[in-house]
Amino acid sequence: MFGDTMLVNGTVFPEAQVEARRYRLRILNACQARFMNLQLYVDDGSPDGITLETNPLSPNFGNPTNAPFVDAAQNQPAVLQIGAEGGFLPKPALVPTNAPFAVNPVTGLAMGSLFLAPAERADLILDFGKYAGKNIILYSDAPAPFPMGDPRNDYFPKWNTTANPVNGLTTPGFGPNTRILMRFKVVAATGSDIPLAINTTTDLSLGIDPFLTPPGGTPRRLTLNENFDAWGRLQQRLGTDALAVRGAGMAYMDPSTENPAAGTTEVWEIYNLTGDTHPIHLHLVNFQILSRQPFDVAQYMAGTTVFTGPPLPPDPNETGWKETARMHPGTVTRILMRFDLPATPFTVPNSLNPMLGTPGKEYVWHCHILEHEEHDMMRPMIIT
Ligand SMILES: [Cu+2]
Repeated sequence: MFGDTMLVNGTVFPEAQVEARRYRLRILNACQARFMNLQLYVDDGSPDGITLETNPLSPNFGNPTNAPFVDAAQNQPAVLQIGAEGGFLPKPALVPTNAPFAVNPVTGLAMGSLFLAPAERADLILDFGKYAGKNIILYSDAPAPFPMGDPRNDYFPKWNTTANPVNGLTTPGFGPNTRILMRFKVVAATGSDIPLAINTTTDLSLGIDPFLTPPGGTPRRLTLNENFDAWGRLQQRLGTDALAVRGAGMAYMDPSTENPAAGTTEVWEIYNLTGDTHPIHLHLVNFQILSRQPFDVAQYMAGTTVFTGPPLPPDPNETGWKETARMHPGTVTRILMRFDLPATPFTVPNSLNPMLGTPGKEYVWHCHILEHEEHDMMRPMIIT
């Protein structure tokens, strides 16, 4: 379900007053299904603060005509991301603030600014130093569902009114509007910042758990599947790599199949056979993204794994410890983690859930699109 209006900290279209200096922002995508491609632009004084290019012949068609937000410390339309869900990145990453959603014609992958799927988090440093007296708009244009999109889920007054007639009824400056998130009102600074002492070469890895080395042996192969439930509704489910499971997936209440022994390090290769990107989240562990690689879905369904491109490394802002990773359609995503159980001052008994099939400590892994996870895109994970 895609809503028609964004909330930031529980408020529709809030304004936050900031000084013309440096800030640290921690952002969580708490949408139930909507991905974000977060951008920052200078308010142009129009009713929405953002004006979209309406000339279909323009390469910028449908994108903001606004001046980009230029981070004062970086002196470019980019901000410094220092962390993700699991703590600091090993090195800060520069993230663009003015790259609208686009598809890379070579790799077919989404390109943009700060991508955040539901449950992903970013820890950012940005500097409003150039903008005293101006307003800055936080904006997103990520397609919903991601990445193919349906224009009926894209709300902006007077935009694309044929594909989304609601937009034709909306007064500029009012909702529904899913592209405008909030406005920063920048006032004069009451003090000055010391110069920013970190950049993309600064080693922050002492502040995080050491990275793992992939163990030898065969990775665990798993699948993201799309099918119909008993009532004919589209349903996504997780599953193993077994031929009979490919495309169908498994139910949450099927006996557990992911049963790593406590303390072991595993690589999971998760083949996405569906048409959507899924933000896959593991309980208990943080993980590293090793690579993503496209493959031929039809041949995979028939039993043969044929890669259609080289493995690609994670984005610079995905190189730290992750709780949730975007897994793209027709792509295998490889992740690495160690299944350490928490140290407790008491003995935790094994789960008694009779459906599990394996005695152990019961956790889950699941898609973080809420409609997916509650419609069975979730599996137990038993640490034995
Ligand atoms: Cu999903």
